[in-house]
Amino acid sequence: MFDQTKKEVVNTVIISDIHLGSEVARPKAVKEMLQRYDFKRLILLGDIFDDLNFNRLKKEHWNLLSYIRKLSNPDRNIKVIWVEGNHDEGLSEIMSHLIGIKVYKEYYWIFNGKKFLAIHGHQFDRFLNENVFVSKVASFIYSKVQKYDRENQSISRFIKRRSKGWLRLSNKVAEGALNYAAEKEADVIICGHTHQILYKESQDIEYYNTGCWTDIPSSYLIIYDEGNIKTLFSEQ
Ligand SMILES: [Mn+2]
Repeated sequence: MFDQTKKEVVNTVIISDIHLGSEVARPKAVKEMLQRYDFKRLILLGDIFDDLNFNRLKKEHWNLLSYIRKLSNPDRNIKVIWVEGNHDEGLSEIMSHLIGIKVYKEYYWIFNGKKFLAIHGHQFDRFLNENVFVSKVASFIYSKVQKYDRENQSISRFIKRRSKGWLRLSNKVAEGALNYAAEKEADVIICGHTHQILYKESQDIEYYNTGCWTDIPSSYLIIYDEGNIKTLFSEQ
């Protein structure tokens, strides 16, 4: 049995881009990570689902959803926040009824004297917003390559590392997010969407990208009680 006392006590866990229902989703790994921590806030930062087709959800996928539902039980004193992504737009509302978790377009909170903003990040992806079809085809091809390349993901990692488009997207989203944070007077802005971890700082505003849970290792963000923020990786 899992020893409760061994859990690391932290303030907040933030994860994005799980893409439940897709072939590259890793619900078991997500659950394993969540079980390692004792947290007061969990932010699901968008693209938790891959699309509207519930038939694609396997047993393990439902298992993670039911675990998240249990975490959100008021008795547990954990605030579970769902922020909508572009893949789960519209779907989140249905799920909020089913799982009982409130869904936000963007979520603000104050912690340790700082104003935090969590938003998925597709709002700052101009290419996606202007070329919805091309983006869908590209992400379909990428997920196929990822599936084919399941073992060591050398091809998909190579694409990600070498693709100028990916780097540009990563930076564009960061830039847009930092401007948006300045407008909203936030000190820290956290996004997902690009599937690439990134940290940037501009005019005293910090930007973090959480990465994703379709790559191995997967990445997530932890905010400690002392206020420090760290990007961490799954064990596998
Ligand atoms: Mn996204």
